Amino acid sequence: MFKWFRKKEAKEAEGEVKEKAPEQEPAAEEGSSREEGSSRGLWQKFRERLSRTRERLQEGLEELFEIERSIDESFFEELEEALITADINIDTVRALLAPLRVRFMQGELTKPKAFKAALKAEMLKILNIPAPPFPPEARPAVVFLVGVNGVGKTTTIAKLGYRLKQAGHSVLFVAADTFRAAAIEQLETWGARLDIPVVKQKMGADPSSVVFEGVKAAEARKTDVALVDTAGRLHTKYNLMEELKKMARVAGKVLPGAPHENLLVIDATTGQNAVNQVKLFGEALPLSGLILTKMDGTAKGGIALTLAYLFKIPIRFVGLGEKLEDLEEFNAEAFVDAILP
Ligand SMILES: Nc1nc2c(ncn2[C@@H]2O[C@H](COP(=O)(O)OP(=O)(O)OP(=O)(O)O)[C@@H](O)[C@H]2O)c(=O)[nH]1
Ligand SMILES: [Mg+2]
Repeated sequence: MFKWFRKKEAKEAEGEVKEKAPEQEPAAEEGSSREEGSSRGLWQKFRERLSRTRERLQEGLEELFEIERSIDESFFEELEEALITADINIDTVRALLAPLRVRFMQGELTKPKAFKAALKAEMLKILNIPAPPFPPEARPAVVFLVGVNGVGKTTTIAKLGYRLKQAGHSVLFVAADTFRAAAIEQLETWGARLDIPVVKQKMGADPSSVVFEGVKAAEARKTDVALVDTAGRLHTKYNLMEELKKMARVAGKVLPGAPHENLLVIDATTGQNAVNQVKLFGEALPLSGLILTKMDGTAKGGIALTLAYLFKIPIRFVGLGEKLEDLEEFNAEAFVDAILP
């Protein structure tokens, strides 16, 4: 029996079994050990895939957190520098360190080990932003994925479609990127592979018209979740931002309350430019969440802290690789533990 559980947990860790129900289970003896098991898999994946960010941080921190290191003004300076190097912006770094400085002045946190634990706790405070469950409860739930070019919107839609289907939801893809050559085919290929229907029009069609048709189709088919793929656009282009607003308005006209989620997809490798993206997309649409992709290939994972601190918008998912199983719900504890073990 025990062995069987272990095997199942290992599979969950590899992403083969996706229904993540353990949180809903009572915290009985067995239940909690199961929970520990599957989350251990997740923690391991975060640790593996976030190794570059961790290494970047460690370059600056290793010496600081040595047992015999004394905590003084130069400790704070070096720490500040190391955090900034990992793409945590200066305001965020100061917010992280201010309470630690106060505690240090009061005679606490005099040892590197205690200091590090307190730093991790401060990071968690920033990252733990409450978020409603995904997918939203509305039926159909209409979810927009938006972002600049090439950040991973379409791939993330496929990954989300895969996750949602694994969890027993019916899904519809809406090919509202009518601008980029082959964008519709790209989504169709994913749709065929995942057995998810795709609502599309011709290349060059008005994306709002595709959204209209998509939401109507989702209603008619009683689909649980409609995932809307939008064209990559620069946040600085006024017309393209207006187009996005129009798409959202049209969705809301067909189905009051839609879109239920506006998820901004951000390529984590872009670093600080992400701040402007969140700002300007956020002016066009009320963003309900962020998705940070390509966290696997970058040392700039610290951007998660920057964005959470500056915007207080929850990070809903992280892309940890190119495969369908490589999208995980953001787990603040696992993230902090992965970058600062
Ligand atoms: N390593 C890695 N690659 C990713 C991840 N997410 C997406 N990619 C890759 O990023 C590239 C661009 O992905 P797309 O999904 O086409 O990006 P997009 O935002 O839809 O692009 P446009 O529609 O042109 O704006 C592809 O090669 C993906 O495989 C991730 O989490 N990790
Ligand atoms: Mg795309």
